[in-house]
Amino acid sequence: MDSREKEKVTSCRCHFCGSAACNVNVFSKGDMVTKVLPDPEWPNSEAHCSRLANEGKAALEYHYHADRLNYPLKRTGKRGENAWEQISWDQALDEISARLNALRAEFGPETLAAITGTHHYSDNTWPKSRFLNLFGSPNNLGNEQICHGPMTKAYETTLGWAGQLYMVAGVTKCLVLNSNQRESAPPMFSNIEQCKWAGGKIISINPRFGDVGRLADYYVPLRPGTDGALYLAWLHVIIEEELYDKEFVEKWCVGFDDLREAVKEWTPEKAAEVCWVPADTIAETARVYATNKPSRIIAMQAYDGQAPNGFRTLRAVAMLEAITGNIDDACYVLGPYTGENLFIDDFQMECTDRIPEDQWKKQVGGERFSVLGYPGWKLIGEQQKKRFGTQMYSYWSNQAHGPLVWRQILSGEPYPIKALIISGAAPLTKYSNPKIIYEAYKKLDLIVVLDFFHNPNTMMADYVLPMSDWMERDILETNTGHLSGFLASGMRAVNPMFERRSDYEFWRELGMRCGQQDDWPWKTLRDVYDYRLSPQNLTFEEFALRKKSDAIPLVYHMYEQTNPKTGKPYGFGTPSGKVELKSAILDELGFDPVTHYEEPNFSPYSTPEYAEKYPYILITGGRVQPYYHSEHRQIPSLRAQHPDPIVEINPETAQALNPPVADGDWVQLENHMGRVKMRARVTTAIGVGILSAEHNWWFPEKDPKDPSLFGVWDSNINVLLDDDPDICGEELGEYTNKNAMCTVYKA
Ligand SMILES: Nc1nc2c(c(=O)[nH]1)N[C@H]1C(S)=C(S)[C@@H](COP(=O)(O)OP(=O)(O)OC[C@H]3O[C@@H](n4cnc5c(=O)[nH]c(N)nc54)[C@H](O)[C@@H]3O)O[C@H]1N2
Ligand SMILES: Nc1nc2c(c(=O)[nH]1)N[C@H]1C(S)=C(S)[C@@H](COP(=O)(O)OP(=O)(O)OC[C@H]3O[C@@H](n4cnc5c(=O)[nH]c(N)nc54)[C@H](O)[C@@H]3O)O[C@H]1N2
Ligand SMILES: [Mo]
Repeated sequence: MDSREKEKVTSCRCHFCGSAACNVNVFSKGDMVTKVLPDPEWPNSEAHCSRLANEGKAALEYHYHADRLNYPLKRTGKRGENAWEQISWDQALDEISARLNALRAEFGPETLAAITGTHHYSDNTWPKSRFLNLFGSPNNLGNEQICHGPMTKAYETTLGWAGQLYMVAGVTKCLVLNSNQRESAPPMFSNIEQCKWAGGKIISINPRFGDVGRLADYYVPLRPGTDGALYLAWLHVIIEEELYDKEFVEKWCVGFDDLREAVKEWTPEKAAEVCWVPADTIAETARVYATNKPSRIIAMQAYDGQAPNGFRTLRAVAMLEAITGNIDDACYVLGPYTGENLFIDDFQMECTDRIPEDQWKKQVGGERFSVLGYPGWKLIGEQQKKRFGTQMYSYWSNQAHGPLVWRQILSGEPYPIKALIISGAAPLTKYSNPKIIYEAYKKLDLIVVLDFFHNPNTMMADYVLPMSDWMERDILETNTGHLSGFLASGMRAVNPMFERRSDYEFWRELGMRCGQQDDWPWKTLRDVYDYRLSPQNLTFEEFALRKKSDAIPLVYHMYEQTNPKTGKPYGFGTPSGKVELKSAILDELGFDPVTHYEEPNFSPYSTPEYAEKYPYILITGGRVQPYYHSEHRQIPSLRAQHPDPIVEINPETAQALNPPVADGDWVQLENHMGRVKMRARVTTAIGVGILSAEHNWWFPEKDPKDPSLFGVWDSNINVLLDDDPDICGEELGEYTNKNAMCTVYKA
């Protein structure tokens, strides 16, 4: 570093976690990053983040890590041999596109599937979608069956739009929670604490006590997977005791009588037997929720991976919010932000209309799990468009079904899938039943992975491409919280090191080589951002320096406001324009239009013999700092905070094992799918007979070669989770990753 070089400070958009909640100040000299401090203009960044302690030590470890991918790599040995040749970007793009064009000519464009993960850099989502749509493939894959999908779709079918999780200290009188936001969403955890200190009541429904349990007025440790039954009983109490908002129901809801009928049998006593919670607790918490208004049920991801009930449970949540008159009461903001005046939204960038209808029919699982496939997206979108002039973008709302895709790769039926591009996703650690993915990888003709580090997936790839990180990439967030009414920016602090590039550059350059020359007019990310900010007459640089972020003002009770285009109230984005307790769209798609509860796939009641063999209820994926899914295990200062994969066991359970298990012992977890080894934390924070295992573990320090693949089979809890499509949720195919069963013994 030249010591005369002046130090520069840049406000970057930190992506150490995918909540993409904060800007941070990156200090640099020339192209050398020197330290990272909180951005004082950005609320929250300082108080919460354990990842950026010590002047951003971990960020520097990340940026300069010796194992970072820096050049395009082409496989030279067999898949999994870890033998690579360094090639140029041009060679990589020429070869990949030539292969894709040949496969398309032989098998049709649907032979390509592309997969992304959760909220990573925003140029990792819509450009992939745009490329696929222009290429002609409907096989856009992600994790919406187990992440936000069930929630988004439950809200959309009920309320016409997926609202924003929102609470206001001093205003919100009651919060119903099912998560531990201290680990999964620290800024939100602060808001929860503030609500509590301002007198709000907290009901925590969670088999794990955790930090939210400590704040709770009512702690409800129910049997995992049974929330649906609990909420049906809440609906029962609220309807029978007439605690609902009669005026709102009368004026703005359809299907109330059907709902009343559906929950009639769900007395607190009946739910008590299902949920292992006293009937009095169920009835009392229902009353507290309904009478302390405004109240909010902040449904995080506990229900999303809760097959077979996830979607239906979230429908019940949306209905509770509606009938108690809690829609949009200063703590729930419902309604689309068209983004008209702020920026060109993601939906407009995707080019979803460029795929012919016939081609959409080939989407794997689209027809079967239609609520999250094209048929559902189309029906929901038509209503949204009618009322609001825009609709939810498709990349997270219109997806192929992973478990069916892996099976189709193996069978070749009804058509062959030959190529897979993985950008911002780690299938072998994130999906249930990774063994089937591993087998599918072996059958593919072409696998391309875009990432920062080698990992179990890159080992199985033909081409691995090096990505730039958030200190060396311009970022414009346009999709935070599944809305399009908020945007935030961060300028890159330094030029990318070596040959690292952004996701956008990859998709554009690939598109240019696959016949899409007219559709990618913006050469650089900055060019795209200038275009997307054109409604504001600001360039990206001006926006990033002057504003950093922007949001359309929140409009409460938007459904009552007059839509200037029609002269009528906006209403809700559903076919009836009202809250649909009985959903016309679900009816049309052939599903239960109201809601109901089913026993979990594996449980002492649904599979008693199985439960004798595998007697413990297993929940997975409770988030932990400082990790983000499979990320950061190779960052020394972060790994030191949390070195091992943990499974939580109640002391009574641990003592009853033969031999007994003590805190810190290694244990094996096993069921019909396989076996993994984790370290026991013996704690009363988890109920007797329940095990809570961390997710997405692999070991960058272990042998990278096949079959070890960085030890991906050793402690990856997804090995135990069954992805059989026949036991996935019927409406949108959510699979069992929150409630399985297993046995446990000392390793
Ligand atoms: N058992 C169990 N499994 C789960 C869950 C659970 O609770 N339990 N949770 C599920 C949920 S909710 C989710 S969202 C998924 C997460 O699934 P994924 O999003 O696939 O999660 P990651 O493991 O973080 O994989 C992301 C990969 O992309 C890389 N990456 C990050 N950002 C970018 C980017 O912008 N561009 C590119 N090219 N690469 C990037 C990272 O280095 C990493 O290798 O996991 C799911 N899996
Ligand atoms: N540090 C960190 N933060 C993250 C992530 C990360 O990987 N690391 N991932 C991000 C992503 S993509 C997502 S989707 C969010 C998820 O955000 P959250 O949903 O807040 O994440 P989890 O910690 O998985 O919370 C699930 C909670 O559900 C509880 N639970 C499990 N089974 C049941 C059940 O049957 N019923 C009930 N009521 N509760 C149950 C668990 O005890 C756990 O507390 O987190 C985001 N934030
Ligand atoms: Mo997620």
